Order: sequence, then C-alpha cells, then structure tokens
Amino acid sequence: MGRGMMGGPGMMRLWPRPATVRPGQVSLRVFNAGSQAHEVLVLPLAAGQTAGNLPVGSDGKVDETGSLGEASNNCGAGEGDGIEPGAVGWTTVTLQPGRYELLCNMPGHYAAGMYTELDVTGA
Ligand SMILES: [Cu+2]
Repeated sequence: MGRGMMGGPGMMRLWPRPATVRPGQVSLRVFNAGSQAHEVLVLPLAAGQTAGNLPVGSDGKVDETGSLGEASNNCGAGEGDGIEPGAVGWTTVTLQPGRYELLCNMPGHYAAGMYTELDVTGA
C-alpha cells in the first residue's frame, strides 16, 4: 500500500487553508502530500453535525449523495481516478454561507481521518 513512506492510516489528514472562505465561487486546489492517491469531495454539513460522523459502508466509503464537487483528477480539474502523491488536483464549487465537510472517499480513508470542516461566512 502506498510507497512505504509515511502513509499509514494514522497519517491520513486533510488541512484546509484557509478553513473559512467567503461565499460564491470557491476554488479548491488539493495537494497530495501523502504516499497514496487521494481525492477531496465537498458535502454540506447538516445543522448540528460535525465532520467525521458520516456512516461508513462495508465498502469503506461514505454516501456521496449531495456532493457539491470533487477534486480527484491527477494534475487536472474535476473528477478522476485520484490525485497521486506529490501532485495536485482542483475543482471550483459555488458555496452558500454554511458549514461543509471536505473528505476523501477512497476506501477506508474517511474512517482513517480524512475529513475536515470548511466554513463559508460573510458577504
Ligand atoms: Cu485519501
């Protein structure tokens, strides 16, 4: 699995920079600093929900229904087969004010900790 560097399950994290953005068109540029392929999806967080609490199915993935966008194309925009280590992928989504969850839905990655919250506030 991976390239044997520091890609153990405990190392699977997402860091949003910044973690708060203004509403409208938001461009996500995802750099994979890990040792295996990853992706980033954007899902709205329901009121009272926090990131990391979606149910994980037997396939190791969460339900992507309602995803607003996805960066999973290696060195490209939109959907693909995953962003390789050391590469970037990107997408642009339109976000209303609210709370969102960014997550990687490669099998097992969500349960390993690949999720974070993105907040959209301001005018
Ligand atoms: Cu991942």
